[in-house]
Amino acid sequence: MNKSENTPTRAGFAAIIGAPNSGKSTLLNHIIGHKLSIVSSKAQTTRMRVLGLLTEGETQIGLIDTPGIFSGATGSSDKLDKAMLQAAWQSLEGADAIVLITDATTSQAGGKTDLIIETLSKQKRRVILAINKVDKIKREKLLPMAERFNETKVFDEIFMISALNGTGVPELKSKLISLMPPGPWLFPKDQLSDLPERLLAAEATREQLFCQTYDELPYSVAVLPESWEVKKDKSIVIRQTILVARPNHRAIVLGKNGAKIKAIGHAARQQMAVLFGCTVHLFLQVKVDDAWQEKNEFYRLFGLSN
Ligand SMILES: Nc1nc2c(ncn2[C@@H]2O[C@H](COP(=O)(O)OP(=O)(O)OP(=O)(O)O)[C@@H](O)[C@H]2O)c(=O)[nH]1
Ligand SMILES: [Mg+2]
Repeated sequence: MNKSENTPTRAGFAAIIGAPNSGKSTLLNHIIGHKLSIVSSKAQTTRMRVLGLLTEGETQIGLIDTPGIFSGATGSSDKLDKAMLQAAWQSLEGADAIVLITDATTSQAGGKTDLIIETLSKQKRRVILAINKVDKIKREKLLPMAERFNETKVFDEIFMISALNGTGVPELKSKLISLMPPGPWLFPKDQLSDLPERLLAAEATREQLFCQTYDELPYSVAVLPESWEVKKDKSIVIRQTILVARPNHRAIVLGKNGAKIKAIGHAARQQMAVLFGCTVHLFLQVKVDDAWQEKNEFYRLFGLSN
């Protein structure tokens, strides 16, 4: 382990990259111990860079969750795809550690992870590999897989983890802590993220939209924060707009007699209450807007360049 000679504290950034659905957001949430970044079984759930903060002992890590790195062929527009890809690769700039996460159940040769490794190799980046979802795969398959990745010579170390149940995560976390350089902390000790709370709240609703409509609702849905008001009793009134591309998508979100949106709002509100530590009153409206993926306002709001 590095010893910090002059400064007692250490601080730095670690970026988590990987193919869509490999478990990046699940890993971030597990390491920081809070449900910060949204998770779903849909590919390309994460749309923006999410910074989760972990302060442990003398070390502070800014853990960066990124959109999945992919090559086209999804339901999102070209403009959104490009902005997401750019956000993912940009997160490596200035990172003190890079974790490439790969889904063990889909890590075949020539797959999406191999394409990312090729780029990392060209960039001469040193990387830690986390082979994820080991809870879903037979142990005898893991060793040859690790050996194949090791031969690429891109990785300093390889960890076998389950971001879902935590296997191997403490070891990976210790490794990341050891890689942080000496320096002053960049955020207050108890801060969880650098994202504004209103965006975290919008993300909580988007997660419920994904989780509760399964494959019925296309990827093209967005949640915009409209207003945020703190009441005298410290409860928060949050208003958000759900943007969908077509009238029939609106019907899916509303559900029969409004049952679906009620369930979505209920679950999202509970998640926000845990995240913000207070009572939340959530008001959702659904609007049809087939052009939101082309609007610059959306990209600015979520910190995606365009
Ligand atoms: N069995 C198992 N499932 C996992 C594990 N890690 C993540 N998952 C599941 O894999 C799916 C995708 O997880 P996410 O954390 O959203 O993946 P991601 O890489 O952030 O995905 P994008 O943001 O879409 O690129 C979810 O259904 C998770 O519950 C794991 O270790 N084991
Ligand atoms: Mg994600």
